Amino acid sequence: MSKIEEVKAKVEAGKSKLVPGLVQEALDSGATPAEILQAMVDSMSVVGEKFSSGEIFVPEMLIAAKAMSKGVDVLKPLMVGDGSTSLGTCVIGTVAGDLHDIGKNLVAMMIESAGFDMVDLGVDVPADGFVQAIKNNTNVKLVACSGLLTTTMPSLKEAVQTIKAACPEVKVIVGGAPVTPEYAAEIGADGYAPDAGSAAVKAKELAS
Ligand code: B1M
Repeated sequence: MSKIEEVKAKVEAGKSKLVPGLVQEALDSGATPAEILQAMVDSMSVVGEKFSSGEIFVPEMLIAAKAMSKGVDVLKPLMVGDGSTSLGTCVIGTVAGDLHDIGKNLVAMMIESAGFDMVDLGVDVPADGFVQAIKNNTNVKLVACSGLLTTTMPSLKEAVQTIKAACPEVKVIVGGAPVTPEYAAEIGADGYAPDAGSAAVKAKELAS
């Protein structure tokens, strides 16, 4: 089994203590951070499928998520830029009612590495929490809202519409597995991205 396959297997199994060391071994064996990250994202898809089929339950999903986060911690310094230039501040959060943060954290990492200062509000962020953060920070150019549940899509809509009503000059980008470009346009978002890499590209485009 290659080191990347080992990382994938241990994330799926939720082995938080083993994953950081294996990620480092994968890097040492020549794998790129992007390849290792993709393997861990693939693991989470497998975990999701096992949850859907009733093979595993919420606690197993949670420990797999923790294992992935530990692996991402090892990769983060290799993927984030030096912060020497700033395109402005980006406020990011997962919308109200939604506790999923791995995708949001990856999007934050990539937007930060594209040259933004990052204010991360975490998960379960109410619509007016985004507005407060815009007001409490300087030079906010962009708000990034993540939503992973079909049941929290209304929260995404409320967040976008509350932000645009209070701060029309600030651009809003949305994403997350159930979000489509059509839905993003329908709720008035300025941008949509399907993954963390394209979120960074879209963020630069919107802020320029
Ligand atoms: Co939950 N969960 N979960 N979960 N979970 C999903 C999302 C689910 C698809 C699993 C399934 O049924 N197959 C399903 C949602 C179904 C639906 O809504 N249609 C689900 C469910 C049902 C639930 C609960 C309701 C389960 C329950 O309690 N019965 C519950 C809800 C809790 C809540 O939020 N209120 C729940 C809880 C949890 C845990 C807490 C246990 C845990 C999250 C822990 C954490 O995040 N710290 C968890 C996990 C781990 C998952 C899965 C397995 C993995 C999610 C993940 O991290 N993926 C997930 C199944 C799956 O995704 N296949 C599932 C990896 C991550 C890198 O991908 O987050 O999609 P993702 O992010 C991508 C893109 O979406 C995009 O870029 C990212 C990377 O490139 N993206 C953006 C994300 N945000 C973006 C923002 C952007 C742009 C792009 O611009 C701003």
